[in-house]
Amino acid sequence: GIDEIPGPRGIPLLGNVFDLDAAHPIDALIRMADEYGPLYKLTVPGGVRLFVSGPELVDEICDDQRFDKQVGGGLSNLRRGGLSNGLFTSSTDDPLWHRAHNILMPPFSLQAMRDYMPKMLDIADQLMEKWGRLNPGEDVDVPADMTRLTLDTIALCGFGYRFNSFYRDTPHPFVEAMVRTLTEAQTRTRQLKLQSRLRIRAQRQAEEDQAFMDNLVDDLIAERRAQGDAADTTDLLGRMLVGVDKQSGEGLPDANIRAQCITFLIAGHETTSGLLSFAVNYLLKDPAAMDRARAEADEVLGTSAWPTFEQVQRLRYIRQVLDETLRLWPTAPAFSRTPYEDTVIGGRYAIPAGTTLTVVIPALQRQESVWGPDAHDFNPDHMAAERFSQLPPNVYKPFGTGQRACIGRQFALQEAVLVLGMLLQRFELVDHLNYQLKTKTTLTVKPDDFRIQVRPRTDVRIERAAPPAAADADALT
Ligand code: FDE
Repeated sequence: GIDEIPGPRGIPLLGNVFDLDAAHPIDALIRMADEYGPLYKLTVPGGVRLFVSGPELVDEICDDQRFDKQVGGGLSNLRRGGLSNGLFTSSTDDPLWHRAHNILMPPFSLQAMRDYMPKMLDIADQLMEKWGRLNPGEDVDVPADMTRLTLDTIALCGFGYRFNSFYRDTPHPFVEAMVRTLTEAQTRTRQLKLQSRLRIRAQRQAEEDQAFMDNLVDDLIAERRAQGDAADTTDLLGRMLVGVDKQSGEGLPDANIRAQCITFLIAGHETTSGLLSFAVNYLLKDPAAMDRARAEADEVLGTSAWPTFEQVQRLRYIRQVLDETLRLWPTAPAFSRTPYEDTVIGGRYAIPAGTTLTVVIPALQRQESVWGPDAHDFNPDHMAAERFSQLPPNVYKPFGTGQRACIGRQFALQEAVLVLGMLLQRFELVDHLNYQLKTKTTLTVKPDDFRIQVRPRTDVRIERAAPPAAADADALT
């Protein structure tokens, strides 16, 4: 039973709250996996939680027949805050989850990615231009610029909205509201209910932030409606406004569309900017991989300023670099499951229905039994197709699992491959501070205080001759 499951001894009333390092919760969860093994338990406000990192156990709880996504912990706090019934935070038995899932699958398919290319290029080019215009000796704050990039990309591709983050020194007010919402949700996971309620000012701020985000999205919806027949129906917002779920024959109510929009902005930018930032760090620390990735960028992209969809597909090694980055640092570092009925896992642990089992993804993905003696090292060869295809199922889960897996996977990877390819094609990246990786966690993880310098390469001349207009999609694809 659960009693036999190991874990650190807690203190009366508060249980293990102090075992969860507030600043580095994921590092703490990984350390405890090293110490207590593939399955351990913590007592936190809200009850006992189990943490899983053993490949066999994870494989078992990824079974959609026996286990469902558990919307709990940080997620349920977000639900009260920013994400009320968006895909991410709704439970699988919510009919609106199914409806929205069915309506949103087509605009996230690989096929749809082709149509996003001109918009992705529009924003990627803004990053290239910014870095290209820096003076020698100026620092780049990598996570900050990657966040500008990914937020602007999902907003433009999703809703035709421009945050214009590259034209601002301080974040757009929407971003500030969003970051406070994420931070607040994180704070609440470590608090007892009563404590949360006492924090009246925080509560009021959370409501204001919520209202601000809602209003912005409501305006976007209203504008789109006002455009009538001329409105774009191919992007995410367009699909949600006109799309009908084949199963139920119904569309999405406005309140749900609003929640989905905010969900995409949050889910679509923090994770992807963390991915790009970690990847830059790993490449800087691995000159051989850097050379190989740059050689590929040169070979596939040549000197053209505007990569095509096909070219991005051909950046295989750069894709491996990103896949390997997500192995060591999956930027959404955990997901939770719960059994539909009382069950037994690992052949010996009786788990009551409703128990939260949280997969500690980095701990799962650094097992020597799976990846070999260099499991803890960055090595893009881990992700070579012929090697990867030999692995047991469910050992690599940076995008979650089953029917509740990440819907934005193709989108995020296309964006990240494109941007990393364009950066390598244009710049020499310089680790002038000899950065030592440390992470920062909000709901997602990213490198903390990561600065580099960039120098335009002198050995290539990018031809910017024919900038594609966003409307000129056909010419590009
Ligand atoms: C989802 C997701 C997930 C799962 C979670 C749980 O289970 O809880 C994960 C793990 C993820 N996701 C991850 C990631 C990473 C990256 C880079 C990303 N992701 C990206 C993105 C982008 C976008 C737009 C997105 N993403 C979105 C999303 C959504 C909506 C979701 C939910 C789905 C359902 O549930 O249905 C997710 N994503 Fe991600």
